[in-house]
Amino acid sequence: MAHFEIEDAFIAEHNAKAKTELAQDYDHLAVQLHRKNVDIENLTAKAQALRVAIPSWDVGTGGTRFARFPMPGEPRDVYEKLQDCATVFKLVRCTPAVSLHIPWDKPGDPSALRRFARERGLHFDAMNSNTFQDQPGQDLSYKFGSLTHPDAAVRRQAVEHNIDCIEIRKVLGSKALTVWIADGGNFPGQLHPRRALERYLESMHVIYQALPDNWRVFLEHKLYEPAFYSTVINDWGTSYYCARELGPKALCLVDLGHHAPNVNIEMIVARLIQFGKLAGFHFNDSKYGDDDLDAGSIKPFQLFLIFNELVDAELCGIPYFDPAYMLDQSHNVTDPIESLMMSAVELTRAYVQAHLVDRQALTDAQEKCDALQALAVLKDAFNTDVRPIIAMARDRSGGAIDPVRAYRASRYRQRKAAERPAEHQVSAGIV
Ligand code: RM4
Ligand code: MN
Ligand code: MN
Repeated sequence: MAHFEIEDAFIAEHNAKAKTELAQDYDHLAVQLHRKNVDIENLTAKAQALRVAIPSWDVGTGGTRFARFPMPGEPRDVYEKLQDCATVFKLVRCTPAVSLHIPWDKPGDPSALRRFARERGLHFDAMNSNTFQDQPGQDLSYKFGSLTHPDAAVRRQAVEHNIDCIEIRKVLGSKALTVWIADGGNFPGQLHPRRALERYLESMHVIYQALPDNWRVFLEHKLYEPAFYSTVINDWGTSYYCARELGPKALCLVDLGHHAPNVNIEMIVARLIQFGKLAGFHFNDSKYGDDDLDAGSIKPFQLFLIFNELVDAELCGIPYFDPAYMLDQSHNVTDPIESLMMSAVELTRAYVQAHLVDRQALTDAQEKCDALQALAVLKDAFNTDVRPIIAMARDRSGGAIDPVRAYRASRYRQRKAAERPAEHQVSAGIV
């Protein structure tokens, strides 16, 4: 059966209806920004340049530990996942990279998968290893840990899995491995904190040695869950220590949901930038824990403040500053394609607004200890409605002016529901 795809001509036709209004809004904003000596065209170029990777597991419906409510037309294998990623890319134009999770997406033929991706304008970003679940046919269990397990044989198996990921990655053509481990304890006394960390470092050293020279390994910390009392790589300090111990190819990845509520994440970002160890992000939003809600849906100001640090570093020309951006969300009640598009738009919004910050005025306020004025400078940027810039950026790049509307009008989901009858229960893909 032929696979339905949204055609460029369909997007163009859809855009035609919205072009006049967009031009009016854009011109109006241009005049307002000009008054502040800001050239709107620079911002539109920035919006066009931002890149965000989509994780393959995000295009399926997510679930909680209670239930999962699958959506019709869900992708059933890695090729169908790539089709959905390509659809997101086609409509928003800033998501050309896909991040795979192994073994969830282990390709039978990695070169064929790479070709399939390339035909759709996609490439592969950091690869995620998985030692937080047991896989069918696996010799030893990760129930009590993986890279830090007391049994050296389990640790070895987990190390080998990570090295396998590097090998697949070589064929798929990307240069980073992300390691998140679930190792930790549910009870006080269950594990020896120092010994567990020593074992982590010992295991990671072996993985590090297997990395080709121009590769990087991203260490992802997480406060808690699935372990509810203690976690081995629990915070950015531990992650930073390990990255330093391992060497220059090791960097720290910040997943926004992996912190205690109210933690000042932008400070963590600033520190990692200063120490030359920021790998990049898993963007999402949260209210209580690792909720994996859509980026910018709960705390849009926080997202802006994070981008404020990133743009500050970008403008200062900090050496080796090249963070990788990815979404890492669980879409339990929405169409994942719609959520991913909206989230990518939210990141662009925060990025453009951060570029709007009057850096000189901010520095002046800081140096004069004028706290109120410093906040006012940030708020002035944050309160600017930059939607016409982002819509214009999409239109100029061939994407949709209103991606969700165009997507719904295309009936993509309904067509996929017919093309992809659910054959078996698709796994949640999110722990
Ligand atoms: C974890 C973590 C990892 C992701 C898994 C699915 O909480 O965020 O990045 O690979 O979930
Ligand atoms: Mn993550
Ligand atoms: Mn997570």
